[in-house]
Parts: sequence; C-alpha cells; structure tokens
Amino acid sequence: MQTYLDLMQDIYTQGLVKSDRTGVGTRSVFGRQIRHDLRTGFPLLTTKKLHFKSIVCELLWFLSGDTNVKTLQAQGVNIWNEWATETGDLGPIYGKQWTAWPTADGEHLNQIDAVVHALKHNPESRRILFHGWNPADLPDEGLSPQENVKRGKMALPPCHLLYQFYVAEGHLSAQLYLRSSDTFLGLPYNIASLALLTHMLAQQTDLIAHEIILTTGDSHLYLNHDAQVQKQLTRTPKPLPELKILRRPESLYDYRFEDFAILGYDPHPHIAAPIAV
Ligand code: DHF
Ligand code: TMP
Repeated sequence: MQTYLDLMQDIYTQGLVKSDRTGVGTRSVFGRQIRHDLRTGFPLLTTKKLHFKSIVCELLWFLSGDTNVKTLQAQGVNIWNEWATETGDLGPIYGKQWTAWPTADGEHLNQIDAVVHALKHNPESRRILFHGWNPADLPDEGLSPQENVKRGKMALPPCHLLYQFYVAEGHLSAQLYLRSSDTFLGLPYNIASLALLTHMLAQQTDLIAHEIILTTGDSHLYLNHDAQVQKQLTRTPKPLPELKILRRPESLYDYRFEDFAILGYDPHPHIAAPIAV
C-alpha cells in the first residue's frame, strides 16, 4: 500500500518532535487519512511481514466481548501482554464497550448487534456506528495500565474508537477514527482489522465490501523506530493478497480463525521494533 508509505514518509520528514506519555518521544503530525478500495485486494502490508493470525484473533476476541489476554495467549497471540494484570485482565476495553456498554439503569447495550440490524433493515441510515470511548471507564493518565485495571478502569483508552458504516448501491464502506496512531506498529494492524471487519459484515448482510477509510488524529512515529522506518521506506510494495472467507457462519459472532485464508501474501521480511508501553 503506497498510501501507507506516503503517510510514513510525511510523518518522518514533516513531523514535529513531541514528547509523549510513554517517555519515548515521537515525530508527529495531526489529522491524516488512508483510503483503500477493498475490491483491489486485502490491505495486509507487503513492505514488512505481518502476523495475520494476531489480527484475526484480536478482532474475534473483541467481538466475543472478552477483555482478558489469556484467551489470546492460548492462541499464540501476545500483542496485549504488556498492559494486562497478572490475572490477564485489561479492564473494560474494546470488547466490553462494543458488546456490553453499561447503561445508567444497570442494563447493557450491544452496539454490534445494532450495527448488523441497521445494515440489514435500515441501510440508508446515517447513524450506523459504534463507539468505544466511554468516558465513565477511562483510565487516569498518571497511573499505570495495571493500576487502572485494578480500579475498574480501562488499561488504555481506545485508540480506534469510532466506527461508521455506509451503504450505497449494495456496497458497504467503513470509516474508522483513530485518536492516536503508532504508525509503524499499530496502524498496519488497524488497517487490516478494519478491512476484515468490513468483509465479515458484508458477508453477513449480503453487501459488497467496498472502501475503508482510516482517519488518524495524532499520527506519530516513535523516535526509537527510526532505523526500522528508514528500512521500510526503501522497500517497494508488492501486489496485495486476497482474503477468502471459507464458510458463511451463522452470525458475526461465529467466525473462527480457520474461516479465513490469505492468498498470495508474499511480503518483504518482518521488521522487529520495540513497543512503547
Ligand atoms: N501501544 C503502542 N505504543 N503502540 C501500539 O501500536 C499499541 N497497540 C496495541 C496496544 N498498545 C499499543 C494493540 N495492538 C503489536 C501490534 C499491535 C498491537 C500491539 C502490539 C506488536 O507488537 N506487533 C509486532 C509483533 C507482533 C507479533 O507478536 O507477532 C509487529 O512487529 O507487528
Ligand atoms: P496513548 O494512549 O498515549 O495515545 O498511547 C497509545 C499508543 O498505542 C499510541 O502510540 C497509539 C498506539 N495504538 C495504535 O496505534 N493502535 C491501536 O490499535 C492501539 C490499541 C494503540
């Protein structure tokens, strides 16, 4: 995806140096957009190898409402380890807010159910969205993720927070707002995850998956990713792979990792980088 490399180049050359919560420091720009037409291929980065299984398992874990890393670890997925307590807990993060947003009267709202229902029965609606930013459950920025979880708060406030869907002429598009984007490590996951969710929703609602759009707020490159960024910028993107969904599950909640096949993925080698906690 050339647009991803263009964004990386933009931040690397134009970004202002800015200190941040983690103490690592970043180069940062504010307000950017990546658009990708899913009909031209699945947006799994080819300029470094990505662990597709982590991306699938994380999304299915969100949809199941689970917020404990033990489930991911049992599948060989270790991307959330650093933020969890010793019992594996991450507090009321994505899965909880997506599927069981607490209401004032002690009930819970499943925002995902509402999105599927609207796509099927009211696709022209301009209100088809779900949101992860629940102010009541936000962590205190002065405390560690684990201390926040022990107080019943989220380990991290959501980075990918507002998902909106759009249907026209039988085609489904999705736009995601990312308030904060770790362009080297997190963004490639966020792009592929949004694409996957859009394909799953399209299958469940008999629509054609069309465009994904990611709008990013604080779009940064950590200063300790410089060597990795330089290396990636020298690479030329290869043809995108194709996603095949091998069966049609009963509902959006019934997908398994084995239902997805990535065909023709021939990336440049993985580039390891430290993650800022
Ligand atoms: N914090 C920061 N600073 N950046 C993030 O991108 C981030 N992402 C989170 C939680 N906190 C975060 C959740 N998503 C990796 C990728 C996505 C992710 C967390 C971690 C990651 O480490 N990726 C490595 C190795 C992946 C693997 O284990 O296979 C990569 O090279 O892509
Ligand atoms: P922040 O809460 O101080 O913004 O730190 C969160 C960091 O994690 C920031 O670098 C953005 C990054 N991030 C992503 O880029 N994508 C994600 O999906 C997640 C969970 C985090």
